[in-house]
Amino acid sequence: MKTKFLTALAIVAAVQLCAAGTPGKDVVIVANDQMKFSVTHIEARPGQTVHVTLSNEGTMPKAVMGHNWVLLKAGVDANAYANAAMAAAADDYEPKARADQVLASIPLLGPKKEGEVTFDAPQVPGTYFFLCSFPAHCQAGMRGELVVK
Ligand SMILES: [Cu+2]
Repeated sequence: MKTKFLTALAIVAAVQLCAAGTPGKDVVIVANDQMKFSVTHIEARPGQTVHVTLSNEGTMPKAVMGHNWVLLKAGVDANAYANAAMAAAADDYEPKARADQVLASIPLLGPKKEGEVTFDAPQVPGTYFFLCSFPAHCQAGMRGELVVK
């Protein structure tokens, strides 16, 4: 009898715990040889846990058509980051000098590869840009935004 009561109590506590926090968010982004992200707009609550999966469904070799996913901090110019990334082939186009401008990233993927990252959305509402920093991909349209509100 006492065990049943404690079990019921534990279930109630667990349910309350789940209701208290905003549930995490799962986002799957597909990239391909056409230099497109299938998702270019993501919304999240301040501090919400976001899990992003990047799936490269292309077939071209990584050296000529690799894709990554780089989420930038507030106020960072995606074009400026992309331009700097061009010279960072040795670091898979994530320039070390700009590492402090990145909120989260998924490393460069070759064809038929998948990568993922989990991060907490910023506490400050606003628009945070993301891009693929492989040369010319951002300019070709591989970019989007995370809107925190
Ligand atoms: Cu790309």
